[in-house]
Amino acid sequence: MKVSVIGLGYVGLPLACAIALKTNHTVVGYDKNKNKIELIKQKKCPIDDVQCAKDLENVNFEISDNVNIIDNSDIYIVCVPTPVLNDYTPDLRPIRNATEDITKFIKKGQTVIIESTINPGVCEEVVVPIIESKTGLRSAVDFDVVHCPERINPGDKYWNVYNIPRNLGATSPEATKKMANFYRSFINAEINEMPNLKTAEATKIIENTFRDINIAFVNELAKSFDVLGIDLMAVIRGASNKPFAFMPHYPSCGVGGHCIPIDPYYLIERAKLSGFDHKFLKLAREINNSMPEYTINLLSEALNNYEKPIKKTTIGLLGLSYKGNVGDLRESPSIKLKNILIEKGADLLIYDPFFPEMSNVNSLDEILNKSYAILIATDHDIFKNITGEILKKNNINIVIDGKNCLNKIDILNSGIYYKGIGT
Ligand code: SAJ
Repeated sequence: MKVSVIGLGYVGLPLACAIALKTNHTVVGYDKNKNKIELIKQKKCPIDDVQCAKDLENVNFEISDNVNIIDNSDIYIVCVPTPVLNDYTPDLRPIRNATEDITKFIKKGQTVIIESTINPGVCEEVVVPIIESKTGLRSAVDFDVVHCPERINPGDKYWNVYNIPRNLGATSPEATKKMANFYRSFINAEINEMPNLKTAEATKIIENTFRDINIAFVNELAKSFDVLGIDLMAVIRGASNKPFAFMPHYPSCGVGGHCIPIDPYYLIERAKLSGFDHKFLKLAREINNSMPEYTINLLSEALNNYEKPIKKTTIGLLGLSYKGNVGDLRESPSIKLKNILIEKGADLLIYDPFFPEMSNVNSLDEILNKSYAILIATDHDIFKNITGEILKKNNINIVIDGKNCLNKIDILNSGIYYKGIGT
């Protein structure tokens, strides 16, 4: 078969490589980003994915920024972003655009697979109507739509496109079976055939919403235990040795990334259209969105002990990325922290080794040497080696550890003010 992958990002590129390497199907890749196409043609992997970088060396499939390359495919796989707008409502433009592209080429007997994370209803209420209205073809009769939600974990050294189990739903049982077998031809993990599209769409959404509410749970505990004088990290360590029915999550200066803080809104907004108000999910989002501000308040309280305002004090912001050891700014709490500190008139120094162009110092040593207080906003490994001794040598007075990733006791024993989130 001819398989077209639309969107060659952290989901589409590994997928295209896997199909090209593991099957005899003809694979083509389309992405509207010319630079990305050029990079991939030079075998330079534009994403942080060890397996994909390796695969890229060994594959040869056609890619282009010209959409005509997807013409006459048996299977079209959509791997485009599904962000939210400023008011947190779903931004389905990339999905709509990809579907419009497909309508120019789709013929009877062909299949559209959506891998992007979407809320229950998008396939039947957005994708199918666009194709039917533009082509006159009928879904489940002339063409099928399948949803197989992506599960790539950016930066993960073990889990990759080949070994992560997948769930799949479709417009017809025949398509479910056929496409599940297609995925089984290159994935060495369970491919779970689901009853319909909505169950498949709901599955991915609740996986990430589950994570968001559990992080909100410990973030609220952090605020409560800060006033109760209880070390939440010690409590979580204690609860974690329960051999069953407990799953640790950790408080922090905020929840970033393109999945966890976004996916809940897809469900919240769609349920609202049908008259259900997800109070709990919305509260969890409010709590997680409040953590950057809470973190700055901790810094203000710390500075008060030294009778210093944030204004005109040299504050070192360590980390811009939303997640340790990757370079990704999407929904990053660090950006919110940076904006609040600028608004409050801090003499702000910024360092993230993954974003030299956005840093205003050239090294970790430099930011430590020049700062009065530091705020850890990303748990990059390079920051975890900051000891009390290093801080003392650099005359750092205050450490606010937004990712609870430093050694609290060691820093306190060096006579330096340390405050983490809930610890
Ligand atoms: N975070 C916390 N406390 C936690 C865990 C995370 O504050 O206990 C923060 C992180 O600092 C980050 C954000 O939440 O800012 C998201 O962290 P994440 O570890 O969930 O990282 P993501 O966004 O890369 O999430 C991906 C997701 N994978 C897919 O959607 C396929 C998610 O489902 C995975 O659970 C997650 O990776 C993972 O486990 O690493």
